[in-house]
Order: sequence, then structure tokens, then C-alpha cells
Amino acid sequence: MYEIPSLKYKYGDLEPHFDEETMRLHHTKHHQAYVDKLNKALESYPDLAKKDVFDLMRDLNAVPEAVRTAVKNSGGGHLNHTLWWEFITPETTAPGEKTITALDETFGGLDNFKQKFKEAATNHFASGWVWLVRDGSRLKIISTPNQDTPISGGQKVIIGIDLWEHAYYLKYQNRRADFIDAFLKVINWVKVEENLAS
Ligand code: MN3
Repeated sequence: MYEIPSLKYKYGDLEPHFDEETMRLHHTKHHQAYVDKLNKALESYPDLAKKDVFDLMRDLNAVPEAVRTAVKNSGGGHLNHTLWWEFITPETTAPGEKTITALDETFGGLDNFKQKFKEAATNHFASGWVWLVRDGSRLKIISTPNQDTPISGGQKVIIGIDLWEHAYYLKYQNRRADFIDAFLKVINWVKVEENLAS
């Protein structure tokens, strides 16, 4: 049985950037719903249901066709949100050495990275995610629709932003750009550094 992870901070800790109610609903309702649907989809496949969600999503071909779409959507939702809670932090963090070097080499600096990331997130159509991933030895910004996860394509996730309206609509309504700015202020740079190192 998959379960939503417990968070390292309280729902209100990211105020005023992310509001308490959105954080609570996002975790206890939206993320929980992906987990519930994933558990239901794998009810008849106990061996698959024992897999770590990363391993499950890395090898969708191992999932029987009858439930593959359900697993892609709800397993992706579970995995993406598990990552999401760790992309953000109420603590003040700063980009580490590896991060600065990598963003310099690939994007010409932190500010340029932020600008390109924001551009991609602003322009992403409908629901989905924008990510910074490592693909082979290269870093790149990509976007995925729905709950598709870069993990299924063999890419290593460094950071990403949830662009489903449930992630921001209560506080930001149609102002997605303001939500993206808020996200850029609460990025957990310690996690980014860790992801780049592994
Ligand atoms: Mn979400």
C-alpha cells in the first residue's frame, strides 16, 4: 500500500508564498487521491504494489496493459507530489557550489536559469509540470503533461513545479506567473544540490 509522505514542515509554514489551505488540500486531498487510485489500480497485482514508486514508474512496461494508464496517471501523481513536497521549504536556503556551477555552465547563471524556468512554466499549456532534469550528462528544462513523470523517461529530476491549478488557484487564481515567482522564493536549494550530486 502506497501512502502520502509526512511533511517536514507545517501547512502554514510557507506563508505568505504558499497559503496554508492550499498546502493542506494539496497534500491531504489531491496527493491522497493519487495514492488511493494507485492502490486501487494495483489491487490485483500485489507484487507490483510492493515496488517502490520510483521503481514502479521507471519501468511502466512491467505494468500490465489493463492498468498501465491508471498507473501512469496515479503513480505519476504520487511520485511527482512526493518530490514536490521536498522541492519547497520554509527555511532560507541558497544555491550550493555544484548548483551554481551547473546553472552557470548550462544557463549562464542563476538569474538566467530562473528566467528560462519561469518562461517554460508560464507557457506550459494546461495541467502538468515543468522540470529541471539531468538527461545523460546534460541539464535541461522540460515540461510534461498531466502527471507524466520524467523518471519514466530515464531522466533524473533536479527540481520541478506543479502547474495544476489545484497547486495555486485558491491564492493566485489565474495569476500563474505570481505563483511561479512565489515558488522561486521557496525552492529548497539544499535539495537541488543533493539531487545534482546523486
Ligand atoms: Mn498537484
